[in-house]
Parts: sequence; C-alpha cells; structure tokens
Amino acid sequence: MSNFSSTDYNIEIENEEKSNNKILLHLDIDYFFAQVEILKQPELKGKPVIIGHERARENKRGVVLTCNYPAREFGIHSGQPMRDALMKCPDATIIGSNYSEYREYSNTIMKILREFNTPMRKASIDEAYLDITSLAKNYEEAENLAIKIKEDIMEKTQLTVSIGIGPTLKIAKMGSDYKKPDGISVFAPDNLDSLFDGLALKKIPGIGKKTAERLSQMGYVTCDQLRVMKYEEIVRVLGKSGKYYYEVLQGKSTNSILPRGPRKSISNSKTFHGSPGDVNRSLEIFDKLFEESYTILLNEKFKTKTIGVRIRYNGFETITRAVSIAHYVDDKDVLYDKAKELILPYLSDRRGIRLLGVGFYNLKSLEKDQLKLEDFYQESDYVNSYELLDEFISEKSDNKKTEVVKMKDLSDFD
Ligand code: DCP
Ligand code: CA
Ligand code: CA
Repeated sequence: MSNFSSTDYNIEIENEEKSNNKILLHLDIDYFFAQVEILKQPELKGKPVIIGHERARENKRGVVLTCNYPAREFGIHSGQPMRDALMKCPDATIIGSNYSEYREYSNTIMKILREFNTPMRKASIDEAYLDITSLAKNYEEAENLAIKIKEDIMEKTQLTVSIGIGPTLKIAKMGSDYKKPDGISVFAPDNLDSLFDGLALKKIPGIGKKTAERLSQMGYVTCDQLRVMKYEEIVRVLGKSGKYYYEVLQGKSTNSILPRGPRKSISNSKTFHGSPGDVNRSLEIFDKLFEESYTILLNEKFKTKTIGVRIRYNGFETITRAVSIAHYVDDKDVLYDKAKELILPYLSDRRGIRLLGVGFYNLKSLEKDQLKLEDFYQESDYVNSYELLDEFISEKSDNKKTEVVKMKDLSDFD
C-alpha cells in the first residue's frame, strides 16, 4: 500500500504551489436592470434611463434602482431618491422594474459560467466569481478566456458584462469595476501597481464612506499611499481593519477559497503543531473530524459512495486513501467503519502526525432543487475546513464492490 505514497507526495507539492497562484475571475453585468430594459426598447440607447417607480414623476416617491451610463453623466446613481434624480435630469425615461425577467437573464449567465466546470460562486443577481486556475496557464490565457466568456454571454443574452482577473477575489472584483462598462481588466500579481496607483481608497470593496472620509482627513486618498506601508503601520492608522486592507492591497487576501457550485465533496481536516499524541488520542481526533463531516452530510441531505482519509507526517509525506462502496449510503456505522479501516494502519507511524483528514466524495443530493441551495451559501461557509475537492482518479481494483481510488487534487484539503 505504501507504494502510493511517493506519488501522493508529488501531487501534493504541485498543488500547494498552484493553490498560492490562483487565477480568479469576477464578472459583473453592466447597468443590469437598465440594460435589460434597453434591449426591449432599443430606441432608448444613448438616452438617460432610470429604473425606479414608474409614477415617480407624479408622486416623487422611491429611489433609483439603477440607471444607464448616460443618466450617470447627470450625477444619477443607485439608491438616490427619485426626486433628486429627476431634478438632475428631468427628461430621463423612467421604467418600472421587472424582476422575473432580470432573474432569467441572471440564470442564463450563471449557467454559462457554471458550464466551465470550475469552482464558481454566484455573489449576487449580477455577479459571480470563477476560479479559472485550471483553465488558464497564465494571465494571457485568462484574458482570452474572459473574451470568450463575454462573447458567449453576448451571443446568448445580448448583454455586456465587465470582467476582472487577478490573484485574489478582491483584486478580481476591483478589476471588474476598473473598466466598466463592457471592460476586461487583468491584474497579474506582478502588475498590481497598475491597479492601485492613483486608485481612490473608496474603490476597495468594504471600505465605508466614514472610513474613506477619516482617511482623507489624515491625507490618505489613494491606494498607493497605503500600499507602501508596513503591516504594523497600516494597523496603527486603520486599527483592526488594517489587516484586511493590508491583505487586499498586497494581493494576499486569504479568502480566495472558492465556494462551490453544487457541492462535490465534504471533508474536514486538522493540522497539528507537534503530534496529537499516541494512537488512541489520534483516533479520538479522527473520530471528531469524522463526526463533523458526517453532520454536514446529514444536514445537507447527501448520501455518499466514497470515503477518503488523509494523513501527513512530520517531514510532509502525505498519504491519502479512499474507498468506494457499491451504493450511496448515509449510514453512520457503515461510513465510520470504512473510514477507520482506512486510517488505522497509518496512525502508528513513528514520525509523528502533522495532519489528519476525513471526507466524503461522490455525493448524491437527496434534495431535488440543488441550485436553490447554492444561493444560500455565503462566504463564511467556505472558511477553512469543509472544502471542495476534485474528483478522484479511480484505479480499478479486482474487487467489484470495493474500489480503491486515489485523490487527484489535494490542494484544498486543509
Ligand atoms: N440594484 C437595486 N438597488 C440598489 C442597487 C442595485 O435594485 N440600491 C439592482 C439594480 C442593478 C443590479 O441590482 O441593475 C446590479 O447592481 P450593481 O450595483 O451591479 O449596478 P448595475 O449593474 O446597475 O451597474 P454597474 O454597471 O455599475 O454594475
Ligand atoms: Ca452590475
Ligand atoms: Ca453588481
């Protein structure tokens, strides 16, 4: 069995390098609701159009949901009271919103993105993130992919979108805003200056109006002014949130764990600084990890066919083992027995354990409407332990009922 371990080790190294060099893409539909309405009334193209309460002209009620770019030239923007907007541009065309149509357009675009079959997260009705690391070897290829995505979307919906590409989610998001509308902006890790130089601090996602004002009073207006600061310095200036801004500005934000489309796996692991102790203590921890994974399996209403375990020793040799059973099950005893059988031979190694993990792969949802589920996933669901693992390469074994498989992509296990 141990003859697999050197292969596992190589896969591990490759993926650890890769996981620090992700290429992430953020897409945002341009002046979304207004663009859809203008598709239906092309004669409005080039004229100021506001989406809001249709009778606002008479009753002066409500706020601007969005407007097209000609309307923005008058100083109109989302969230503004209609009364103010109409003072700025009395001749603007006002159109009431048609949410069900917007949702359909949104679904069509999300489907196009999902079909790239790479980790994807819908962030709002008109925004999504894609991890394109496996689709693009470099930033040039990433840009070509963005062109292709825009063409696909244009062909199927007639809508323009803007795309940003970068090494972190935040940089990708700032990128999609950088050349709006109908833009593509690519910021490779060695080219972040071109994004941040001269860019207003308020363009950083999450920087509030108040913070921006406070910073401006202190003389900080653009990103480059904070980017030259050391970590300690920025924390002194910005307090607790300094860490966040430091990471965003250095292109190091740690939240580049990409959420899934429909879940493909459930796994859980723990890293030790110093070994967990003897075999019994290790098994206790393993049981706890199993318990946590199993709880998610139950809560999210899945059955599984493949159980995987992972162990890393001091010196970083990593062993992964998985086994597939004939039918999808959610029986705790069956799953636990398999998991324990897999891990037990590896717990008494003299080197000391650095990491233990256990998970389920080949999931089958017991719920019919999987996509709905996805809409509820928030960023916090993706932190640390329970992450997406790629499929397995299956290695046919003689025993039909029990198939030993090897994990292909281990990068997200811990
Ligand atoms: N929206 C809304 N109420 C708001 C802000 C937005 O109903 N206060 C709706 C209308 C927008 C859609 O959400 O069309 C997407 O919002 P965005 O912030 O992405 O803005 P737009 O897509 O309209 O414009 P942009 O071209 O700046 O992305
Ligand atoms: Ca938008
Ligand atoms: Ca948006």
